[in-house]
Amino acid sequence: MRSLPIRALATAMSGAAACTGANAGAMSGEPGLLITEIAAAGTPHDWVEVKNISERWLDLVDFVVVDARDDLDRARPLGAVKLAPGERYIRVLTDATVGFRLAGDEELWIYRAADGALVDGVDWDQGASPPGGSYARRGDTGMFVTVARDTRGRANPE
Ligand SMILES: [Ca+2]
Ligand SMILES: [Ca+2]
Repeated sequence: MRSLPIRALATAMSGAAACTGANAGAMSGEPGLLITEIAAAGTPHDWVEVKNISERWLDLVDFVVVDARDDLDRARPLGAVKLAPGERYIRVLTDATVGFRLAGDEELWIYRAADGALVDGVDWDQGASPPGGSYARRGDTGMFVTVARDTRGRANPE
């Protein structure tokens, strides 16, 4: 009976051992990236705000974004910039940039490109992200709530 946990541990370790080389940093520990705010009725374009909540630099080419959960075939690169710890990035979402826009009742998901691990996601209802406003995490890391005025590129209200 004791062999079961040992085997499970060995499997986990072999999985970790696969994460070497250039992607070792990106694959170790938590992804460290959060969706902090979305504007599904953005002007002139919809957008998503993400934030590096880790204590290391993150390269956004290591992440992909899509508007349907687990539809990794359609996922597109999140960006081509590096974010310092605590830094934010606005990704404009258009047919040209990512192949989709945000609808009034929709969802948005970010995955790690290297292994398809889910990084963060948000699903909202009609009216949750009104024109001029957004759907934003309280204080950047809390629950998503509807706000009447967006804080694009700035800290979210508590
Ligand atoms: Ca929805
Ligand atoms: Ca914000």
